[in-house]
Amino acid sequence: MEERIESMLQARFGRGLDQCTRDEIFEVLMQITKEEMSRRPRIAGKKKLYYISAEFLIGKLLSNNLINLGLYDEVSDALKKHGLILSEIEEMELEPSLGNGGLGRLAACFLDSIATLNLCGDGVGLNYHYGLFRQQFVNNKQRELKNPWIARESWLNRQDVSFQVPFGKFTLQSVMYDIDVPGYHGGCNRLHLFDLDSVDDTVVGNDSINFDKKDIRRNLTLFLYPDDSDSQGQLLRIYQQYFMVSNAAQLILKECAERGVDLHHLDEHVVVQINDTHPSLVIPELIRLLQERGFTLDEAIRLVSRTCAYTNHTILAEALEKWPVSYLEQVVPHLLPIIRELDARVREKYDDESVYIIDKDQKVHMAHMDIHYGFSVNGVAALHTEILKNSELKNFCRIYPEKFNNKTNGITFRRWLLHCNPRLAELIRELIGDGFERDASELEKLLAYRDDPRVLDRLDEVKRKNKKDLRRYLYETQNLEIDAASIYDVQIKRLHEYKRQQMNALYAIYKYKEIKSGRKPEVPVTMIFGAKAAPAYTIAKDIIHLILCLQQLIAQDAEVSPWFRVVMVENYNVTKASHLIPAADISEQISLASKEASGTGNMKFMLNGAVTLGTEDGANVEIHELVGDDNIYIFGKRTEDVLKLYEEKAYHAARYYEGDPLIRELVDFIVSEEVMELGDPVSLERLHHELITKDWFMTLLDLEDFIRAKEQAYADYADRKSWNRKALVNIAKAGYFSSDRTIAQCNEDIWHLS
Ligand code: 26V
Repeated sequence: MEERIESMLQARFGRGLDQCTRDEIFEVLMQITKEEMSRRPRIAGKKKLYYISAEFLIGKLLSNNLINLGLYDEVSDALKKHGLILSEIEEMELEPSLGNGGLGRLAACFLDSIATLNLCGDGVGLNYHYGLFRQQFVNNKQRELKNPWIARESWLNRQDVSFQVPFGKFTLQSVMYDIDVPGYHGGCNRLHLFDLDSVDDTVVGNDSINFDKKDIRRNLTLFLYPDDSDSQGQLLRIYQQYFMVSNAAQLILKECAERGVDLHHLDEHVVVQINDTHPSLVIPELIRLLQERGFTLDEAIRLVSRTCAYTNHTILAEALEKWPVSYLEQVVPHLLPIIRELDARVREKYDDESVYIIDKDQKVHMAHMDIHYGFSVNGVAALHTEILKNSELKNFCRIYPEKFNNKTNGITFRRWLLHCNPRLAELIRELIGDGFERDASELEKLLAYRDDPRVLDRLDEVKRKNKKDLRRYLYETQNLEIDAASIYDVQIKRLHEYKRQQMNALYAIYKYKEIKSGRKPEVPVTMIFGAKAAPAYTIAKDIIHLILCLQQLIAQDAEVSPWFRVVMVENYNVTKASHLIPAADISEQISLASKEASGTGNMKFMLNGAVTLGTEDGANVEIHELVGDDNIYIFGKRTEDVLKLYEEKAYHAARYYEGDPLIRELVDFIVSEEVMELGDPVSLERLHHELITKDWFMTLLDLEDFIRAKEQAYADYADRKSWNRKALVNIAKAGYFSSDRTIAQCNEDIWHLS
């Protein structure tokens, strides 16, 4: 390997490992990895899965690909001989941030597991030139910058595949790029990302993320849509979605032709997984293309309905896509007659407005189309699926009980253990062998060591080293100073009111005041936040502003800062997550019960030996069941209570604020002199006002119980042995959350590939 790297460096740059820059070495390692992937067998099968998704949050690929190819150690050793560290070379890679959060990262984990299980399945999406914006903090506020990831050399392989995509007013010609997806010690699948040659990166200014949203030819794949609440750009979003699915549908039919598939049996050779509603237009598009090939409408509908399956990722009403008919008329007029026909057939059969595709306001409900004209509807955690069946989608579940199923999310252990936490992986191998790398349920063997003080100490040592690494990383990247001997209490995820970062910030205020009054914690505490807020989501940005103001206030306070720190990591992304998670002691999963469909960060923390502090929401419920009451901190109101409060409109934030002096004191601190001096009064007052007048996600409802639970966790941490036992049980029980398990279940119940 050393020779191979040397000779490639020489050929390319005329210098060897000792003289080349890290960038140059990275470029060559990427090239070698690409060559290796192209030599691996392509996974094949009678039936093929097309996983269509607007987001694939793949993150940096070099190390992960090397791990999956079984070349990591070889490359790492070759570099070591020259004093080079592979993880430092990987720092040079630009992160492809082609997703907003959980949904996109899930798609990336799934691709890894599909290939690892040797299932024939490709991803299909868009080649955004700029990933999710890069976040910068200026004056304690978020600033958004464009985030390019495609360098001169990248993981993309341009293909000789191109389709005509017809829009209302023009037709565009696509081009397909592929990224190889190697399975763990196995063959390769692909991620197909479609693009346009006419897209023009220069329409975006240097320091901004603004551009002319109407110039479709030049901007179609420029940006990943920063989902939440950006109401502008909806038309562009529809252009993107149709471009994605028309290409996907044409690719499917092209590959069917190449494989000699008789399209009358399409459903025996192809399955399409629709990842949330962004790809839903694939249904009418496939019907249209089949009609073009001579199928009757009835036949086309029947075939497509047996081919498409839909995954729901949220019950937040504002996130369920409904497109005005007039928008679709503009962008895809040729699909409207089909959509109207699909709706007419529903209306004929069911006398229930709530299941219509086109509602009385002339809006097209994408999820409704998926449910009627797909054969499977799945939720992403047990509780989430129950809520879909019994409340959000209950009228659909009555019609099609057999379509509904649960597939609890999972994460790939290759990235979220082997790559991000090599120390822990090594310790586990030493204790139980390497079988867990193929069969994650083997982690349970660790339970045999739950009372072994030597093993618990080793686990503690791994965590301590990881915490030191993180300390150094935060210092080097952001000039933040944290205490490596403190508790690392971490909340990292998209900034959203329902995830309640504001509740965690109110706890920070509580702790600050406690220490000010002389009540110091037994062990110092570092609260770590990481989150991006959608550019147009004002309250989310106000919450970031509050956290940054608190960070500054506490850092400047000599009385408090030795005991307590709040830090917010800038530009939280997959790379940052893989530095943060292995070092965490406490995993914050504090969403309002019923609102977090699953969560996947919760699984990553658990696998890395952090203990969850959370509500009975999403997959936390399943984590709780697996680890038992002693190894998790659960607090807050349960789903039934919350749903009832919404139904009866019985939650009034003002009552909590006015009726409880502690809550009032904490909330009012947001607009205290100390904080206002550091921040923007308009933003802080808006947040304060929002909390006491609306508080749509019931922060104040659970605040006191949250404080209780967190205090308990901090106090328990002081007993190191019992804490390390909790960590060990969490790791041992994490096997269930391998995405290999999720994918095996998807295949068994939905896809039926080979
Ligand atoms: C989308 C939007 C769009 C408009 C306004 C507000 C809003 C809020 C949330 C979303 C989420 C879109 C779907 C999504 O990312 N869901 C996440 O999917 C993960 C993988 O299944 C799951 O673990 C998370 O709980 C779920 O939030």
